[in-house]
Amino acid sequence: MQAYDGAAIKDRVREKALKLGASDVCVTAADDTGGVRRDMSEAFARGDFATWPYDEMYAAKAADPSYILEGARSVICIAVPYAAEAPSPIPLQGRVSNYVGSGDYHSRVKQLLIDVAADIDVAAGAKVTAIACDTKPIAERAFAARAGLGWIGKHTNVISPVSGSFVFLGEIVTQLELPPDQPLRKTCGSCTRCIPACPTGALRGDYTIDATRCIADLTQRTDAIPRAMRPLIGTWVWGCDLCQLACPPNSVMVSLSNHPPQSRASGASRMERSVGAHVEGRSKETSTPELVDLLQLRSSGFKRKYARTAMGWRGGAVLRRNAAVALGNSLDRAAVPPLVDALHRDPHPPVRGHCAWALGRIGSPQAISFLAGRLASEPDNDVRAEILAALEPYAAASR
Ligand code: B12
Ligand code: SF4
Ligand code: SF4
Repeated sequence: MQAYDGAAIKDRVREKALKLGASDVCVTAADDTGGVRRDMSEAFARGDFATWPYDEMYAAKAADPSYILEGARSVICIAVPYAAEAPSPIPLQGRVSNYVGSGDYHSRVKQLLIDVAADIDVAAGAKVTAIACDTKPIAERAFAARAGLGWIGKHTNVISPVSGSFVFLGEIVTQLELPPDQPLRKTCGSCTRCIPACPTGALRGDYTIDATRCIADLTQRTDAIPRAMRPLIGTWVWGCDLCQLACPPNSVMVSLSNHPPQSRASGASRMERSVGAHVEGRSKETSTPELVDLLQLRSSGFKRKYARTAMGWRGGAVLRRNAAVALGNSLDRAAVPPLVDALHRDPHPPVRGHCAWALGRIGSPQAISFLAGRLASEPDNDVRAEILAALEPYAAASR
């Protein structure tokens, strides 16, 4: 490695990242001051992440960037904004989290990180960087907060003073010692708006979350969604934005993007520069999909419409299952015929099982009669159990 000027490299990194679409860049030292590992271990011990393979070992790795790059000395934390506005719910259309509309964000943010990291390697005359975004074991929010990129809100997301909480986080871990930034002296204060906005009660209000109750988790798990949670999901078919939509710092971003400042050029503030620039057009399928179309999605349609998006990585059966739950929660009798059809034809038992639940939830005479009729011919034991559970309240009522 050749001699380097840390402050000059930091300036260049910042300039390039902002040019490539980041809204802010901050630096912190690549060590664990003790708190990150402790906070994560406590969360895992409470069972908050029971649906994830997280344990004591993961907490140790996530708190120590030298696991990603030996000899790591600094972590460059980068925020990349995505759409902050969400369409209002429409009958028989699904709701999809804003972040899905940003294409495959993993590749988009990763490309930005790769390009910026390449410049650092050139300046150092050696390979001195490694990048991370979402998939590597690093406590992205905790490092971002320590770097001053934002503060962690009661909804547990990092809120950037530049672009709100609708931001992806990415990191460049480097062996270079770069001048660190200071954490922000900011918290949510007395605000508690996100807590009642969460329909599943996942947020406790003490900056912790029971992730097993979060709709983002429920809509991406591959096993059955617990029955008690299904009515709380509403018509979300992938992820959820409700806590962030209730968050006042994000309202400021939306109102600014609706009324962008006239002059963005040289005199624009950090906030002005970031807002509006990254609100991309979202396709119908990844913003307000027709629930019946999603329930009937076949392999060719999945490949064409979803496989390369952020809601495609769990496969088509998970999306069809989520559509069944959302149709049940629509309580619309128009959903009965497509649900009955899928109950008979869908090749995946978990999809059929959730269709049975949805028919029970709608509970019209037609829905109940079709459910009862399917019981004798359904070959899968788990689906039969779902049909029986769906019929139970009606059997009890007629006793
Ligand atoms: C597992 C995971 C999930 C799980 C669990 C969410 C969670 N709150 O942990 C589920 C599936 C529910 C999920 C949902 C979402 N996720 Co997610 N997820 C992750 C992932 C892969 C790991 C997170 C993790 O380790 N959790 C364990 C907890 C204990 O750790 P932590 O949240 O990182 O940090 C906590 C502790 O370190 C501690 N802590 C440490 N220091 C300090 C300091 C202070 C002062 C305080 C108070 C606390 C504190 O508190 C932190 C906050 O709880 C990260 C990527 C990554 N590698 O970090 C993305 C990530 C956190 N997710 C992200 C996003 C965008 C989302 C969603 C918004 C997507 C959506 N709309 O559906 C939702 C938001 C839901 C919510 N309210 O959190 C972004 C967050 C961006 C941001 N602005 O913060 C990340 C960073 C991915 C990325 N690279 O952009 N996610
Ligand atoms: S994303 Fe939705 S379900 Fe998850 S904590 Fe926020 S409001 Fe609750
Ligand atoms: S809604 Fe209020 S309490 Fe919740 S994260 Fe935003 S500022 Fe904090």
